[in-house]
Amino acid sequence: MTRSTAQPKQTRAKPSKAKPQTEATPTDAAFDAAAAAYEQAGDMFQLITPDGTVTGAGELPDPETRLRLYHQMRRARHFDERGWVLYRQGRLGVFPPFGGMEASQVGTAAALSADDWLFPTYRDTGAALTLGLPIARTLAYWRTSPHGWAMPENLKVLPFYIPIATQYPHAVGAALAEKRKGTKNVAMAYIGDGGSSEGDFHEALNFAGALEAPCVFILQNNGWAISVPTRTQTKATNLSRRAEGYGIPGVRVDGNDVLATYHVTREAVERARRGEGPTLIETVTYRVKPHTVADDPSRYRTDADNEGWDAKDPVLRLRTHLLSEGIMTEESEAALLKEVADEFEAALQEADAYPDPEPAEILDHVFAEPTPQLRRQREQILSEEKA
Ligand SMILES: Cc1ncc(C[n+]2csc(CCOP(=O)(O)OP(=O)(O)O)c2C)c(N)n1
Ligand SMILES: [Mg+2]
Repeated sequence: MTRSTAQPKQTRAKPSKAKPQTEATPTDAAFDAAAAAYEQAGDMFQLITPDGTVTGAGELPDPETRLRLYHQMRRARHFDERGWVLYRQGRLGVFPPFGGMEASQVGTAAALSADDWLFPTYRDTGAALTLGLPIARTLAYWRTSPHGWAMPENLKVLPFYIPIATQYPHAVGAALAEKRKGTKNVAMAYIGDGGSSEGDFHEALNFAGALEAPCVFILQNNGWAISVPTRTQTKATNLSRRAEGYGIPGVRVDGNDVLATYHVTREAVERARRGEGPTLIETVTYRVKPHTVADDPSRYRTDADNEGWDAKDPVLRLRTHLLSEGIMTEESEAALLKEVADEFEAALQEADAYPDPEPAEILDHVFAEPTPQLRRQREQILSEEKA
């Protein structure tokens, strides 16, 4: 964190040496490694430690909100897990998994309102679902079906960005448009650690800072850019400090603590709504899963690299907290999990019922009004089909 005004108190919560009360029981060595990783990570805002202990670094959201965040994280995790299965069954084209990063995505997106903008990368299915992107449309997108290309009219969620970093300047543009219109709406854009080495990232931060754009920049540092670890692709060890170079606040948060990500993002969103400009939030997390369903991480990383991250699982961490606080019981959780699974299966049926796309549909949704070139290409495809 680079500015002290209107920021959460900076705290580094040391993980307790006690074994965490989570489903994943790590060995003592693994837990020591996790503790060491925290030490190396430096100052990070955290509200609950991996074993569910409340740090007291800031106020917790009310119990209803904590439960809502758990529900959203379970929805996201369920999508991620079913996504793998559907891919293996040949029912999903490609899919970049995000399991283990739910707190980073859900806690940040949950701080937005329906009138705000969301600019997600391919990794951010969990964030888009949280703001309200329908599951059926999202499945269609990862089936590369046109039914997933056009976003619902009532949502300002952009299609998942595949080119790295381009979404950052676009988000600044959307934020400035809202500012000109005199609304209080903000634009939130996601990027990875790798993306933050791209020029677009830096141009966007400078542009947003200089023009006080109501933007919230989420930088998910998950340790890897495909096969390249963060420590190799930059000498910077605290990516939130990049904000300093552009004169804007930078916040570093435990990206596996959903209460913390929600807390700092809400502050950033409120600051943007008040007309006080952009914030950069680095969520420190880990890509537990492969880069995409087509990737084999055993080619470039070892078990030692991954050690300790299971013990920091964001979903199990909040679960431990909710159960110990009596906000959720095992029975109420079972009902919640059933609701999540039923919702997904109904959405899958809806997506399965979408008609197969016609070849010419590849040109749809490119522009609001097709250009002369697109019209010509459409005619060409249609005439080739007839031939
Ligand atoms: C402009 C551009 N350059 C290169 C690529 C190829 N590419 C796809 S993902 C990726 C790594 C991105 O890593 P990071 O930003 O850390 O995001 P993560 O995948 O970890 O979520 C690269 C280089 C691309 N999609 N776009
Ligand atoms: Mg990354």
